[in-house]
Amino acid sequence: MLRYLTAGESHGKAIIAILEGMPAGLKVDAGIINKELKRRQQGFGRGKRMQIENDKAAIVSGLKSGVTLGSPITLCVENKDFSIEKLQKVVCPRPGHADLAGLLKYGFNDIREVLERASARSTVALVGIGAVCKIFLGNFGIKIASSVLSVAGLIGKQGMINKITEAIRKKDTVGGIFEVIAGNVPVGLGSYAHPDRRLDGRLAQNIMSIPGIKGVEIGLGFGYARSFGSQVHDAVYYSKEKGYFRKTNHAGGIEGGVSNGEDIIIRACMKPISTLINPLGSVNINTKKSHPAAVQRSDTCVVEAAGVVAESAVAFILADAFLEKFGADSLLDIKANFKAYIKRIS
Ligand code: EPS
Repeated sequence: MLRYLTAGESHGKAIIAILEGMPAGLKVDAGIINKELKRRQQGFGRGKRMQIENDKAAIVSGLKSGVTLGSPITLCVENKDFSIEKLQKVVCPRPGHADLAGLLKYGFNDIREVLERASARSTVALVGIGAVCKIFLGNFGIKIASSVLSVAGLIGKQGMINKITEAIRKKDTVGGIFEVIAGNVPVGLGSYAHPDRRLDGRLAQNIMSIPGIKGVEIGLGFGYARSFGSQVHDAVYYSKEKGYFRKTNHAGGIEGGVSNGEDIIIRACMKPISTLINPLGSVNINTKKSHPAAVQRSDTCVVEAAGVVAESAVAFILADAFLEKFGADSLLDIKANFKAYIKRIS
């Protein structure tokens, strides 16, 4: 079993990730982790914080001479903006954020105690973990990529840029839809045997847990609901060269909770960032009087970055499912298990 824990506040000392269950013998290039962290910081519409931070991971445990030991891998990304003790109180909850629910849940009297951990800055940790998982999956030819499909309902690069520019001008925010594709995934990851082992459920859960994500669909997704079965199920073919194959991939690479060997295709929708420079109405938690919501430095659009984070969410789940199927303590043994399986099914 592969598992991870993350820790850290947005303006605390650092963001930390611990990944447990990676086999021994995997070469991990810190440069690749840092490249992924950089990708998370980019995209048109990011705010001022991204000009302050230059996220770089220190590998604190789990590696010797750049190779995994099979022990927990700890990544630590220091926050340049380490100002948590100096920041002022926040007393007007932002609609759409965890502010009010978190305040009531924990019994705080300062919303900052909530937003420091609820901040999407925590996604630094998942991207670090995802980078290690991608390196692992890369040993088996599995590749994961993402792209932005639309912003505020507009498609095409220029349309999306225009919408973000309009949002910047209006001091507003915009969300959108992104797609993650995992290629070269072998047939047989996940299981139909029990709900919590289904690959689709696990992927959706991990993507939905990214801040701001409001919907996830796999393959044709909600499109299935508009069609006849004969139009949307992917007919099966066989040839000596290819083995079993499909000419369509409406299932998005998963049938019955199990990967079917086609590309895994996932789309997710992200809501507009809830911190608005022109804030919506709210209530002062001390006076209980109407007052505009708190204004924090924020981003205008983070759909591209959310795609990068979702790649990591997918990488983690695929690595977990891969280890479940072929797992062993060392990469060498996993490669042997994988080879034997591919031989059996081909
Ligand atoms: C983020 C860091 C945050 C925000 C953003 C994501 O930095 P700060 O709050 O200091 O400006 O830019 O977080 C949110 C939009 C949010 O709602 O939590 C990051 O590193 O991605």
